[in-house]
Amino acid sequence: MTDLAHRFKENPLLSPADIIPSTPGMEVTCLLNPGVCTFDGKSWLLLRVAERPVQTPGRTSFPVLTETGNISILEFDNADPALDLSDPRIVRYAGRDYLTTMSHLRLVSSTDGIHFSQPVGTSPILGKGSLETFGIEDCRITHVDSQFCLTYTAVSLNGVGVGLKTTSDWSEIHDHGMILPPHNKDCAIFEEKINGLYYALHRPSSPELGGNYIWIAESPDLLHWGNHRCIAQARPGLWDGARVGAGAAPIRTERGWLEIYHGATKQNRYCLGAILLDLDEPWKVLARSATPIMEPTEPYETNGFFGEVIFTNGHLRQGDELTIYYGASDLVICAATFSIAEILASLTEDAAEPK
Ligand code: MAN
Repeated sequence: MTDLAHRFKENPLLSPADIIPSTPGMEVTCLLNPGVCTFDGKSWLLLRVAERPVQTPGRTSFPVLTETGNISILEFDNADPALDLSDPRIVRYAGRDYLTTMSHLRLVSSTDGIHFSQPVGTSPILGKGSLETFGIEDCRITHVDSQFCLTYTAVSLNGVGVGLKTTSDWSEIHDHGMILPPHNKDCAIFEEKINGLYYALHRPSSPELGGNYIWIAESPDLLHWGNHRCIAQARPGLWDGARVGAGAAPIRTERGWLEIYHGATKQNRYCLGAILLDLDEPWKVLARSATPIMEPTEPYETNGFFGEVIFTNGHLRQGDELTIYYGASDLVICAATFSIAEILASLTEDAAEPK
């Protein structure tokens, strides 16, 4: 057991009951995977709020957005043989997949990093248009060039891709559409340019050859991404054997860019690990976690909407102290601190680069 996390004793910091639904008739089912930043002297979380209609016994209903932004509700009888509810996250009906909940993003702020509430005047950030009809999820926030870049998962029947929004004041938010098409998610932009280019980690999925691996791309303008390279594969048989995906923006250290990532097994157990990337040539992996730096152990991490999940896409850094905020069991928001030096010391250099 190599868990390096110091969990907040106040965990969980936020639960669904703490957040008011975006629309009457809906319930907040889960809070997940917040983006994190500091702004105006406070800590901010951009929560993923997953909602569905208050459920009627014997039936399953869930919302989808129409292309014009209205919510429409789909409803099925649980006895219908074409309905498959075996994964709590997915409604499978007659061979088509829908999500049991629809997610939007919600800002909450705090002066102590522990107690968060929704400031008056902030509105939910909802999905828009034909590529976000099943909602928007798991937003990374990168502060670069005096603006916040929001990279998030855009979900619709067209597939799962990465959308970009930018803002400098959180009141005017600009949409830039989908920057990485399906299937892609877990996109984290670096906080500085390297040799004149922007860099981002991202996670395309290749269902036949290849898999769910972390890639790096470069861009002259944050909108057009190219020179894609695979930097970290899943490692069959290990804790990150089925899928890996980047967390928030890589952290600059003297030894390299430190990236906290999630890895999951085939059984969907999600743990955190780290990879270290070369400062000047960030597509070069210098070291990687052989074992997780954090794994689901607390009751709020092992049991929830979808148990055995620790998922992070946001952190704050102060010197050697890294505070990660994370979604636990796809239900509640928690936090833990790490020593960056301890994470670096735990990495092993024999982590192979993709061949
Ligand atoms: C996927 C994403 C995450 C979620 C995990 C675990 O990676 O949908 O948002 O937390 O699965 O369910």
